[in-house]
Amino acid sequence: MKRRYFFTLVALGALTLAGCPSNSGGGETSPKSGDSTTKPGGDVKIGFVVKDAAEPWFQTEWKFAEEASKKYGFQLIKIEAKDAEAVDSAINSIATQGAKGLVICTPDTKLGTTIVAKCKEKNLKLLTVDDRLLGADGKPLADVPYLGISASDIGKTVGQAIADEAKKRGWNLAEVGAAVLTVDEIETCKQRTDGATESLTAAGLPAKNIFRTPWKKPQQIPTAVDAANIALTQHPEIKKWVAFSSNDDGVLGFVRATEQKGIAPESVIGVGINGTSGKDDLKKAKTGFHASVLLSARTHGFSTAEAMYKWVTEGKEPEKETYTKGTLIDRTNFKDKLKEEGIEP
Ligand code: FCA
Repeated sequence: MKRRYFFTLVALGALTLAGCPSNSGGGETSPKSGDSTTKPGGDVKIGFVVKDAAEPWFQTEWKFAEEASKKYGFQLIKIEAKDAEAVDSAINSIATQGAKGLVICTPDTKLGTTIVAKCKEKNLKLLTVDDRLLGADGKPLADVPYLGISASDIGKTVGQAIADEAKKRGWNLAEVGAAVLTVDEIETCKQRTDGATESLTAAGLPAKNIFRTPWKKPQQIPTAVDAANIALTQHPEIKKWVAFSSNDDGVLGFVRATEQKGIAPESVIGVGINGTSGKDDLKKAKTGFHASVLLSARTHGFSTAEAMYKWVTEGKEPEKETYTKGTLIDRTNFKDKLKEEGIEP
């Protein structure tokens, strides 16, 4: 099974890929809040809360969670929560509807203890995905099961891909500027940009050429364009740019900002993470968006929902920590890889 080889889970445990269907099926995912999927006879209900339903990553994650709900016959309650208040009302709503478990990608990792207490109060089992909850001391809440990406390694892959492409273009790294759109308040995001910085500096990019600029909320493409413009305006001396961030959207923001300034795509190497937003640029013949690390939305959506279902119905507790891998996609291989992951037909 190719997919398995591709996205090997570091810790398998309850979150095994073995039960995954071989294609995406369904396809009627709606990103709307409060949506639910039902199957006659299924009386188990599971909530799946994400921080941004407009982001293709979370739409894809939901799509795969729906596949799990169809396979097992439970009801999936999908709610977007962009802030603390929305998380609170989402948990109330999920509990009132009779759900027994919650899978969440929180809008704010500092809500950790609040979310844990609220789920306890509402008798909801809790599994976190993508962004790990932090305790009052700023450390991850190790008791709450978490499935996330191998962030540092994936970041290193990003940095290496940039270095390889720069070499291919014959660039002198001493003249290259690196724009890093940072989201340091989220552990997994910081690990990604730190990993990319590490491999890029190891490849020879001078540390003084790395320009970090915070990507402010909401972390969508328009705010990434704003962050990118700060780096571009402050460094008119740079003629060749590379860019990385916590995900595709940050890099796409940088690429759009360079286009608006009339900087040629030949002078830009952006490498993202997720694949779910970046794929649209890869379909275009030429943009500054060079590549992305495709993550396994199937594992993050299907396997988390499946693990919660088994926890609720069989008492089988998920692994405390599971880290997924990704694979580099560019214009030469993205179609096949998206197909293998069930993201595109
Ligand atoms: C974070 C990012 C998302 C996605 C996910 C795996 O939540 O914001 O874009 O990369 O991790």
